[in-house]
Amino acid sequence: MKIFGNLIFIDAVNVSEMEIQDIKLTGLIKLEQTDGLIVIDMQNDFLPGGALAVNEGDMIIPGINNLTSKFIEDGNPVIFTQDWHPPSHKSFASSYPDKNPGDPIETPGIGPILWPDHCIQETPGASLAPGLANIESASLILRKGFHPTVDSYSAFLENDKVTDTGLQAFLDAMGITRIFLCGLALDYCVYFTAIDAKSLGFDVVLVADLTKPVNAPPGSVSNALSHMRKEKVLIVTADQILI
Ligand code: VGL
Ligand code: ZN
Repeated sequence: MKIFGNLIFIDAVNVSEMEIQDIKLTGLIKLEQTDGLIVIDMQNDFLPGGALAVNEGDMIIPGINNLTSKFIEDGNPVIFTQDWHPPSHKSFASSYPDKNPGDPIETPGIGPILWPDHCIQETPGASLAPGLANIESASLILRKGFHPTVDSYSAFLENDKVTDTGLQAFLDAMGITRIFLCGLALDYCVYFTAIDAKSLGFDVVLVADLTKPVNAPPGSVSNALSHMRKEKVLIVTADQILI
C-alpha cells in the first residue's frame, strides 16, 4: 500500500482495511485546462521550528515546487493559501485564561482543539516558506482565518460553515472544475478543503506524498482519510501527474 508510505498513522490498525484502491487512481493522470492546484498553508509556523510545526513539513517543499512548475508551464492556475490570524484569535489557547494548546474546545467555529499562537498576520511565522518556488506566478494567494472568533480550516468556507472565502467564485470564474490539493496539514486544512470542494461539486485529487499531518488529537489522520475516501476524493502520488 505504497500510497501511505509518507503518511504517519497513530491508528495504523485501520490502514489495511481502508480499501484505498476504491479511490486510489492507478496509472497516470493527465492535466486538463480545467485543473487548478491549491497549495495549502505552506507557512513558516507549520514547518519544523515553527509555532505549530508539522513533522517533516519541510520535506514536501521540493515536490511541491515541481508540481507548481508543472501547472504553471501548462497554463493552469496555482493558488497558495495562508492561515492568517489576528493576534488573540479564538483558536489560540492563549485567548482563554485556563487553556493550553491541545485542549479540547466545543465553541461553534472553533475546535476540536485549541492551538498555540500561530500564523499571526504580518509576522515571519505567517510568511510562505522561503524555499517555496513559483509564488510570484500564482494566480491567487488566498488568506483565511482572519475573523477573530471563527477558525477556517477549509479554503472555501470558514468553520461556521457559512462564511465564504471567495475561492469557489474564483475557481468558477477561471473555469476550474477539478482541483489538486497538497500542503499542510493533511488532517486539518487539506482535509476540510477537500471535503468542501467535493460538496461544492469540484472533482478533487489529493496528492498524498505532498502533504503531512498534525496528527492531533489521536485518530485525526485516519478520520480524515476515511472521510475523504467516502466522499470519493481521488488519491494519487505526484509522479502519477503528467502535463
Ligand atoms: C491548520 C490548525 C490550525 C492547518 C491551521 O493549516 O492545517 N491547522 N490552523
Ligand atoms: Zn490556524
